[in-house]
Amino acid sequence: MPVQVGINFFCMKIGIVCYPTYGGSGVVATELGISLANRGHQVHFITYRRPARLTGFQENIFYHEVNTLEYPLFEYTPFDSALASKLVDVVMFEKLDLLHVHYAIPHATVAYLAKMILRSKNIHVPVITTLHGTDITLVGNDPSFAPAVEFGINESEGVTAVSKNLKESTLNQFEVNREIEVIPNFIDLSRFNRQNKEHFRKAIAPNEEFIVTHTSNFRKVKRVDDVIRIFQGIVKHHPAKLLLVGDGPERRNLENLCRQLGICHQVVFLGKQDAIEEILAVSDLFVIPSENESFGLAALEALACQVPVIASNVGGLPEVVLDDFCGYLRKVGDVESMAEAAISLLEDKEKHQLFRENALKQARKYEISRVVPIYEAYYCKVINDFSKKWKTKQELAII
Ligand code: GMT
Repeated sequence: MPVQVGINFFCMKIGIVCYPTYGGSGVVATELGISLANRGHQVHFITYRRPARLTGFQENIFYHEVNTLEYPLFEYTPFDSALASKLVDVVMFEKLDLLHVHYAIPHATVAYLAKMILRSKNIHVPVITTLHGTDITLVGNDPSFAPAVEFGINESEGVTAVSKNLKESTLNQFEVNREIEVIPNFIDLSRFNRQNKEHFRKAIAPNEEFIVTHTSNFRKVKRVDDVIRIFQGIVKHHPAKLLLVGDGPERRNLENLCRQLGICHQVVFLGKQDAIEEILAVSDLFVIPSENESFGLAALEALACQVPVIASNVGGLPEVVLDDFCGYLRKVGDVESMAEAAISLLEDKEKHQLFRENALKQARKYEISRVVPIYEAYYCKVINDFSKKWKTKQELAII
């Protein structure tokens, strides 16, 4: 059981399951775990690889790697069983109070399996599932996953979504019989802020060109080709450079598009980068024209570094980027209108400066120190409700 340290504060033992890659859900899960550990909780990451942002020794943080067994019979290594077995092991021996799984597929259903195995040993642990976006919208609603996703959500003791829009999409697409709590993604402003990187700016844009930036995993849903076409619209009017950060399946097509449009010398493919804040520090504009985006963590990172954002008016983006305040929202695929909005903002120095200031105001709403206590309070509530439920069940069994 959690140890009570104050009136409302419990020191909890929390298991976090996530994708350890550079994707938004893995970043959010890792930063959440680190912050919880800094607040005195014991955090156990259970993943198939050390999360990208989990480096060096940190007090209160433990890492358990999920290993799978190669066997000639397995065309697909059964990762789900390996993860479930690892969860059982860690919950039992580390005496975890809670499992928090990020991204429903396959984590929510695997957590349920682990919970049932543990129950057979008279060990009870509650599960919280955080929905991040494509686990509901793009992948989760595919018939090959949908029944498992719906089951995993309904069998979790707590469910959170990273935006109001994602909560609505979940309720529209699945038969959900439990309350979904909206807890937005967050940003650490001590890391993401407008630093002075003039030397870097001069190296990229020696002739005072505007710097436009985009970061993503270069999947189709991100519409990075739109980023390039928007940029093409901008360079017709003003000298500019486009920084493309990240990598992914569309990279080759994007390079070809730059060649076709004859703008290769103005576009820099920077690949995957750790210090995104340094790139944002020299950026004048951030572009995120996604087909769908449950939240848009990349947009929040840009706002925190005082970079106005041109975004598509979809999913959770309007919750993060306020239109005509810290950026502009336009219809998905309306490349011309996005380019016009970008040009008008870059040309109007006063407005650009105002949007920079507004961007920081908006980012402050998502400061990590505001959001992590919301998770903490939610954990306490879920653990309390769960232990009450099991206490009642045990008392009834005695009667
Ligand atoms: O965008 C992706 O393809 C990655 C995906 C993930 O699971 O890492 O991102 C989703 O989760 C992020 C963190 O909550 C959100 O900021 C992204 O908006 C969301 N992506 C989509 O909805 C497409």
